[in-house]
Amino acid sequence: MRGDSSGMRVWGRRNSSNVAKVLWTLDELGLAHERIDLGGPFGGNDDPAYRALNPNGRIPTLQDGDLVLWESNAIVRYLAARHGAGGLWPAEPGPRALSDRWMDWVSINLVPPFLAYRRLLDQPEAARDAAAFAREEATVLHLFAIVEAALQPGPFILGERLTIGDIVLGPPVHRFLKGGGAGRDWPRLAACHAALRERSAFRAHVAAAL
Ligand SMILES: N[C@@H](CCC(=O)N[C@@H](CS)C(=O)NCC(=O)O)C(=O)O
Repeated sequence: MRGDSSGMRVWGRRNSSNVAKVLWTLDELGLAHERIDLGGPFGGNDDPAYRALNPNGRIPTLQDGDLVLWESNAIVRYLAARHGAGGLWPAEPGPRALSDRWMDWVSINLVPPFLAYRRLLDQPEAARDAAAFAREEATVLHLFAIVEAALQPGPFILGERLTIGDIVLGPPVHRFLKGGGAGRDWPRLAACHAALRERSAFRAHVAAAL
């Protein structure tokens, strides 16, 4: 399970947004790695050898030599700090914090209501709890409006350069627009999405997987 110390390993199925963030980051940084399918239909979450690496039994997990790391945002920060200084990882603390804050915001503020909204959206309209759907949709509209306003001047969250904040915003922006953007126009989200889709690493690990 631990492998050798020469290359990086990632455990996790490709169609998990938390795994996608890590694979996208590795690819943006040009870092070779081996990926092992785990989780969802592949199972393995409760294997003792995997639990020894990640006691949560969740994905992703990264191994880089002797370092074993779980929590996707911590993995993205680690890779960016180590290999993307001045690029994905802004050198100055101020700009870095302005990008980094979206990592917390996405996990805490956006993901829980967005998951609830998508679950309801996937249900046939006749079977759906209309009041719950209206409530979740209003929350999600409010949250994406915050992102829309922040993408100024764009196309990325700090402007011209892709940084860590975009890595966490990319998957939900992609899923939201792919799902129709709740029938509204989102010019800055759309411009951001177009700029992301110009990147082969985003196309391979987010657009093709989620
Ligand atoms: N906060 C954790 C969440 C990890 C998590 O819940 N991952 C999900 C996939 S997105 C998972 O492991 N689900 C069980 C599975 O896929 O088998 C992280 O960001 O790494």
